Amino acid sequence: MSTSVRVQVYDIPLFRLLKTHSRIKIIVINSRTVSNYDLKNSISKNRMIGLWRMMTGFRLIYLAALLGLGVAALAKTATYLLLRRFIDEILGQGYPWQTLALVAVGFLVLALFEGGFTFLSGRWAAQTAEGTALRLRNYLFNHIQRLNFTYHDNMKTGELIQRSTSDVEAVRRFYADQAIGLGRIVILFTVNFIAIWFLSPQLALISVIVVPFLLIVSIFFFGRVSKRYEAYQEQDATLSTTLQENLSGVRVVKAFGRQDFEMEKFEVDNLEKYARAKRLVLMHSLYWPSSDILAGFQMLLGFVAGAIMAINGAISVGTYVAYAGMVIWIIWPMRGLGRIIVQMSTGLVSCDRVTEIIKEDEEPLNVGSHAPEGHTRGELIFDDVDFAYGGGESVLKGIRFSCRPGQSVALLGSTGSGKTSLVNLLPRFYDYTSGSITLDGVELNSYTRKYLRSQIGIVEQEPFLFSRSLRENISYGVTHEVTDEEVYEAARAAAIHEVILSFPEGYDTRVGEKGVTLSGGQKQRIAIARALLRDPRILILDDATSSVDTETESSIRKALQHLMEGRTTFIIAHRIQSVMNADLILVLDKGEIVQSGMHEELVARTGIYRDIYDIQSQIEEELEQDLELAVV
Ligand code: DCP
Ligand code: MG
Repeated sequence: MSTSVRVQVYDIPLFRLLKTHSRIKIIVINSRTVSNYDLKNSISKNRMIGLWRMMTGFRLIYLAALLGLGVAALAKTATYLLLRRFIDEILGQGYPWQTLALVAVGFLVLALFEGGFTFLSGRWAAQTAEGTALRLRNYLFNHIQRLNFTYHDNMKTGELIQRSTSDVEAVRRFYADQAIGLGRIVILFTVNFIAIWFLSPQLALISVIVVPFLLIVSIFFFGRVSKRYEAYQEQDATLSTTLQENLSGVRVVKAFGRQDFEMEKFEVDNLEKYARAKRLVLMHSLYWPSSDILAGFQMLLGFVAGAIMAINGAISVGTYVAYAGMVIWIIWPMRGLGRIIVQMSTGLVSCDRVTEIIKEDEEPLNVGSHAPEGHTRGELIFDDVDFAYGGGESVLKGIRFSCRPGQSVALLGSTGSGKTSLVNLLPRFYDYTSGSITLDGVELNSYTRKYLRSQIGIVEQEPFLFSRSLRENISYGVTHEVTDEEVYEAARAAAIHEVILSFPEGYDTRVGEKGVTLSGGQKQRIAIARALLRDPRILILDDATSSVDTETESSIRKALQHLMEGRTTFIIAHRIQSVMNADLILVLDKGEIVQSGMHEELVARTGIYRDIYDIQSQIEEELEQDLELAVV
């Protein structure tokens, strides 16, 4: 790794509390740059170490923040010591104005020191916290989109959102408030304890009698709050998931009139969150009075003991006043210690939740010995291929077929028969469990995923459009600059060009969330245009025309006929008309190929294909008759 000094320009909002709008600027970091640091390196069994590593690049600044706190604490304590001298030695000596002026300047300088360093330390801590959170959010976003399909199959979106937002926020608070708060407490305690010790060791000891009890109480609550917070965050994630699913699926909910059912379900989840929050708050609210009583008792003890010593002449009045000031800075931080320890537990739990995602291995895009320079020819041979999702039952069994470059393969079969699963093996979204698939004579598993995906264009069964312009959606994933004409050509081939032009804003029309402003068929056609624009050698159309009327389908089919030339194409469809021209038709049933061949061969034999053909022809005939009748 280079050891040169890197300068990163960041845009981190600081001083949120002060509500200034100053935005930052430049952070100079040594060889380990902020943005390039792989957070995987920060994983540790010990969460504290993990959090410390996560701060890489900011650790110096953070230590400076702690140092600033130290200076501020020293200044505060020095103020009390100055006060003591003032009372004991200067007061009652006839107010020599020079001395008075000196003392006044002394107080002023100390106050400036204290205020200045408190400010600086807050600023540095915020820089660390915001910077680390910024990096963490970026990392998670990037990391999550690189995790494999199986991970996403099993992980709920709401949970991922929760972890990348609320949990990151808890980690941010850990750095900004809790860790620095702990540092502040330790420093205040130490500095003031030592100062009091020099005034009177006896007093020093009296003023910390209760501390062990405070610690015990804090630790007792720490464990409990930790558990309850974890339970609370989990429920919060469940609620996010419910909310997210219901918002995505709001049309289904309405269509099936399930609002009441969903509301009830939400209410149950929400009530559970409420209950868990109550349990969490209960712990907090039990902790506060107990620690307050202890702290108050300690304070009383200190004041009384000090007063008795002052009356007896064991200490001077000045010493007593200074002591009374300083002892507060021992006891209140101690009381705060418990709160911080308890709150820290939330930061640690969130750190765990975030680390769980970081731990997951990314799908290796570039791993593989084979990544040819040029395009693939698209010759595929499947030999006895088995596939199962995540160690479950096989959903593809003994798949065996081959196709030459440029041929079209059609897949037909009932739902759940494994059609999508089969084509998903080609871009290595999932890896087959056994058997062999070769592309141009090379085992598919030895190609890099990146190469395969650059060669394959997919129209997904349920295409997803981003809430961006149609132009952006169509040219999505094309690496080179595309001209408008290229975009139009792809759209024409997908029979969507005219439709787009009919929108007031044409290609600049923005797609609503999830493309709801478009019809299902329009969405599918945009997805077809998107796949075509990439000019892939292998084209996969997974039920790409299922939401399109027969007429549009046939016009797409005609256009595609021309575009499919020279590309190996996989067509999954339910209409015989869409598959009958394919060079090879595979009929799948429960993960097995039960029939294969060309249309003419298959209709000539009895079997599923003929059955489907007969049914569909019959329906069409009836339709035609109905139409004729209607015309007559
Ligand atoms: N399956 C699974 N995990 C997934 C996707 C599917 O366990 N992430 C299962 C569900 C089915 C089987 O695999 O039992 C085959 O699913 P396919 O999606 O491959 O089925 P089809 O594409 O043939 O069905 P459809 O026509 O409904 O799209
Ligand atoms: Mg499917």
